[in-house]
Amino acid sequence: MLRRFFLLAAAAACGCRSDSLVDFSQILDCSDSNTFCMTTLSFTPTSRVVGVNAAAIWINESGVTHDIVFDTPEAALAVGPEAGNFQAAHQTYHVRKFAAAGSYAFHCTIHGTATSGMRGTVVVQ
Ligand SMILES: [Cu+2]
Repeated sequence: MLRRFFLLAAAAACGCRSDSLVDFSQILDCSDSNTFCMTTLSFTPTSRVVGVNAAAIWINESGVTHDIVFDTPEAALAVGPEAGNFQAAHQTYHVRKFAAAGSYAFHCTIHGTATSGMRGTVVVQ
């Protein structure tokens, strides 16, 4: 799942300075079935299915900072060195694992609420 991803082609296409991308050269693929990417105003896709104790991953390449706040305290069932809510600065990725099956809705408090705007769901089964 973790892939080394070289951004030379992207750097050439956008005219970005390649050295600004080096720090983020090790990222994950948004097409992976367990991965949410963030646009400026949304999670893409809005729902992913992962196994119990398997990684769900959020990648922010949007150019803006988001935060991920779970709608219910049950998301505290996330396990491992990281758990719970998190800030997602530009060019970062975050991993959460859930110890119990369930549907864990989350949203970005900057660009949405629990019922509108930037939100998504991790379905753990
Ligand atoms: Cu946001």
